[in-house]
Amino acid sequence: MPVPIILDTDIDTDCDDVGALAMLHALANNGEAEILGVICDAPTVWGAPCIKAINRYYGRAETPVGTIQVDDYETNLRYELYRQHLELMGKGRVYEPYNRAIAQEFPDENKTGESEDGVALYRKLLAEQPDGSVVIAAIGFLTVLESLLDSAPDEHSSLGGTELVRTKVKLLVTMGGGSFPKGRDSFNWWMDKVATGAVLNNWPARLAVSEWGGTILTGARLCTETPETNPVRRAYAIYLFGESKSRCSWDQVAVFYAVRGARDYFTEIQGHRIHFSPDTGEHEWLPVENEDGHISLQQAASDETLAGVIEDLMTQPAAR
Ligand SMILES: [Ca+2]
Repeated sequence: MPVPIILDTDIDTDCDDVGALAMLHALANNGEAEILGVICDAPTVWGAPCIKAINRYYGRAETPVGTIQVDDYETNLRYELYRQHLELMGKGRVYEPYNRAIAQEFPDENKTGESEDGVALYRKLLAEQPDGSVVIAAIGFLTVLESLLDSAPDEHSSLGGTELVRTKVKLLVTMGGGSFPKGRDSFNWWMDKVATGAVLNNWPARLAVSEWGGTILTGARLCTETPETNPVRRAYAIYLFGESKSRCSWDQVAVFYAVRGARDYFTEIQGHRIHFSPDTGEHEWLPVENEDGHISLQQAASDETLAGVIEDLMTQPAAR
């Protein structure tokens, strides 16, 4: 049975999100995954159109796409670190956001409409699925998931957000620097520590943390094995300032595990729960005696093995 999955991505400041979305489409083409929807969790107007361009390339224009709604992003102190990060990216080099370029170079000729509110889409997608079935791969910030937990009953479900997640979600895989037995992330969890604390400390279902991918390099084969019409190839070329270059695969690893599970690629440390401090951004894995634990993922296969299987999927032909 294909794994019913929702991808929650920042698809903004690094191209591994694009690689992960490409890989997920290939897994869907192989019958291993069913893409229920994609959520953009970074406050950029170009995230959703970029996602849609890639979905169209893979023949899935109908896949629902939702996006974060934060009205006070420009002024809210909570997002100060992310604003600073974007500012730094713009210094010292001519930074062109790949998501904007993909949206503009691969326009939606059929004008399939605005993307939906991310929380509303989460609620709709979860309500439609069987209990205990949905896997969420969160490869960006946890901001939308925090809002989902806080969400009120609506026309899709009479359950509040936490109960809806408890009922419908099988597993959340979050990509973050969640080193075992303790440590501190530097990006995904760090950029919105309030949301990270709310989600990691209160998630009412199974949860796994993946921090691997920094030494697993993929992407160079996109330019030799896929056509110029591939927006994924184009995004890598823009981000890496040229073709035939590779990039770390943090997000692909999280999605790969979310769909395929551990197999021989990973081992899972169980019997602990992660506790995250929104004040310091530091986390610690503490032992628990019941089954209510979180999974700390450990890489078991070599970098080369994982890069090979991931890049095979990233470069798999788009046609079904
Ligand atoms: Ca990401």
